[in-house]
Amino acid sequence: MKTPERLRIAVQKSGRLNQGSMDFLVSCGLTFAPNGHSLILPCQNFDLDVLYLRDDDIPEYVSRGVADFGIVGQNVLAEKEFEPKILKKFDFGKCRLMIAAPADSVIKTSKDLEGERIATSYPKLLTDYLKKEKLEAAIIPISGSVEITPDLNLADAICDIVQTGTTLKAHNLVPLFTILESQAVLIESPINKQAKAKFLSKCGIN
Ligand code: PRT
Ligand code: ZN
Repeated sequence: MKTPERLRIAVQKSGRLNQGSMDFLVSCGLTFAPNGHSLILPCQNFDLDVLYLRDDDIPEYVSRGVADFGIVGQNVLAEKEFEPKILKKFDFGKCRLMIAAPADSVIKTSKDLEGERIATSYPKLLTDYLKKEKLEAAIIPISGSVEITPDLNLADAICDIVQTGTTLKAHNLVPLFTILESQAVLIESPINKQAKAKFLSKCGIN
């Protein structure tokens, strides 16, 4: 007998999207047994494995068809220049990629960024923005804690994810404008598999 095709869905291992992603799968009627620290979580009642990954790695797995589906933020997709089929937009993971500057800075509008240093974990999206606005600025690539860079005189402004604005406020930074609006989305790999339709119907997606 032919073994049924087993599907894979890439989900953030830990972090802001993990709980919402798992809640969605459980809401589809899928059940999972605790699997210790394993990075592969088999579904008990459907031919599906959850792959627990860093959110930044999810586009790579889905674009190559190693994972058939993934749940990831649109900010990560845009930075990685991956434009997969989006099957569903979720209510969680909502945030904005914004430019912010110290409250006492001369930087108040987009054109004030000319010649300044901007720290970001989103160099591709910032480059696109500066190009579109015909601005020349130095991009300082930083992988985390971007908010501390103006205080340490590593940057004059930052381009970072903002949700409530609390972190900006704590660092005396003022949000100036939005570059990208984002939320968590369910994405599909470009590789066709018959079993995909069964999963989508189980999750109420046509
Ligand atoms: O380990 P891994 O690489 O998987 O996780 P990560 O640390 O890269 O990501 P994580 O868990 O912080 O965020 C995962 C995704 O959640 C992001 O890619 C966004 O799509 C989404 N998201 C929603 C956010 C936020 N809200 C958010 N507030 N991602 C990050 N933040 C950070 C932001 O960088 C800043 O440091 O939270 C701080 C600002 O929050 P506020 O509420 O103070 O404004
Ligand atoms: Zn990440």
